[in-house]
Amino acid sequence: LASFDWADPFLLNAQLEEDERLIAESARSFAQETLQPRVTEAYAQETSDPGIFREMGQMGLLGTTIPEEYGGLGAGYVAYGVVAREIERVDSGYRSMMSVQSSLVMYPIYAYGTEEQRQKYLPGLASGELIGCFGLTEPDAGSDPAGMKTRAEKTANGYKLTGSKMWISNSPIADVFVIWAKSDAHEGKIQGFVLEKGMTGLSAPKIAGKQSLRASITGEIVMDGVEVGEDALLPNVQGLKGPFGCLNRARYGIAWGVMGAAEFCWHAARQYGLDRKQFNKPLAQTQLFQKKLADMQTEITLGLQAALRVGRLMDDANAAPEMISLIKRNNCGKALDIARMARDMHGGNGISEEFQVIRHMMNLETVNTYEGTHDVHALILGRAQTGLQAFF
Ligand code: TGC
Ligand code: FAD
Repeated sequence: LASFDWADPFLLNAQLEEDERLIAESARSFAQETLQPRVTEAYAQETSDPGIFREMGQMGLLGTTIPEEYGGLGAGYVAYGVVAREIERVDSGYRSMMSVQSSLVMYPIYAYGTEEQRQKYLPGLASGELIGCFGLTEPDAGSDPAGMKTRAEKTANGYKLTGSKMWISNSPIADVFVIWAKSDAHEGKIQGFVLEKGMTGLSAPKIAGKQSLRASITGEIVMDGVEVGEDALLPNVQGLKGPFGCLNRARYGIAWGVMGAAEFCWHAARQYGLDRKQFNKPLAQTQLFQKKLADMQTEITLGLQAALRVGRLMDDANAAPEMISLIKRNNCGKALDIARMARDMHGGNGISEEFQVIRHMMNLETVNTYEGTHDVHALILGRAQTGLQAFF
């Protein structure tokens, strides 16, 4: 009879290629040795150490899928997924820093930029010397990014950008800003632009007081007539499919990442139940506790297997955006349920920073919302199976 590994029920590890396993192992050691010791303090103080980008860069964890000639790792999407899982096992905010840099900044420069733009930005972003951010959301355009107000007006030498972006990961510490704006010179269509820190009229104030994702800095981006040259335009894409092409990759990574956070909560709840006795027996010896552990194990096993399946399809260039909506939505929702359950299973200790489950729970509220809310992904899947759009 085959043996059963409670922590890896479907033998996911054995389904990885050798290089993917090695990348996962090195990401895990990095996350546990370098990120885990400082996360509680960073979360409590609401601080994001920019040095983490350089540390991730040294480990090859930025731009996993970007070719080596631009400083990336040249690996596939399954490798990217296992990195996200290991980093988010520590904190969703740290995974956010990594995925914005890799999927939302390096990817568009690589896929939609000129050779000069690739050479100029990608090596620095891969090493973490440069920090990037991605500005799509605005105060009045979140789930409906087509409603954005940011404009790029044509000037004699390039463009003038005016508008504001809201809820932008990394923006207060960013050197490179990928901005999506409606461009007069392109019939009002959405175009991407690369802005740089220090440009006149560009600022990125921090949004303080977040009760979630506190180890990842978030800010606004204010553009008060920022003048850029023609060389700031990402010329090779037009329309919403530009930002969505990036979001497909980041959403996919999130589907793996949240399973890492959920695994942390599951393992913590199991250990707590084995250690803690009430009514003269371990909590883990009660039926209710075991049912909860079984539910956690089941959802995580299915969620990881689904992420691996979509990752393989991405590596074959055969993944539809709806597949990504399905796993982003379901894995985020299940991870949030699991974190809440783990919080409850820890009793009073569950609300303490020491046990960490409440930090994951709070973080997952954000992850369930950004990159398309749980309900927006339901509407994407509803449209795909009925042919009827229910957004408006
Ligand atoms: P719709 O009519 O559906 O599409 C407009 C155009 O876009 C194309 N498109 C896609 N292309 C590639 N991949 C996808 N997933 C695509 N989805 C749509 C589509 O083919 C069409 O192209 P064309 O050439 O025909 O014009 O657009 P809609 O306006 O009806 O949009 C509806 C909806 C809800 C699907 C969409 O707007 C949506 O997904 N909203 C959610 C917004 C969102 O995800 N924002 C994320 C902001 S970034 C972020 O949160 C980063 S957090 C990162 C971190 O810290 O980790
Ligand atoms: P809204 O769109 O106003 O939605 C509010 C509620 O209404 C949600 O429950 C939603 O599901 C629901 N809703 C919306 N439309 C419909 C509909 N048609 N039918 C039914 N229900 C609907 N954005 C970036 O561009 N870059 C970033 O780096 C970035 N980082 C972020 C970091 C953090 C910490 C957070 C919190 C957000 C970040 N975002 C970023 C923004 C994020 O993508 C948006 O918050 C998200 O897309 C939702 O938009 P919204 O907040 O405007 O909510």
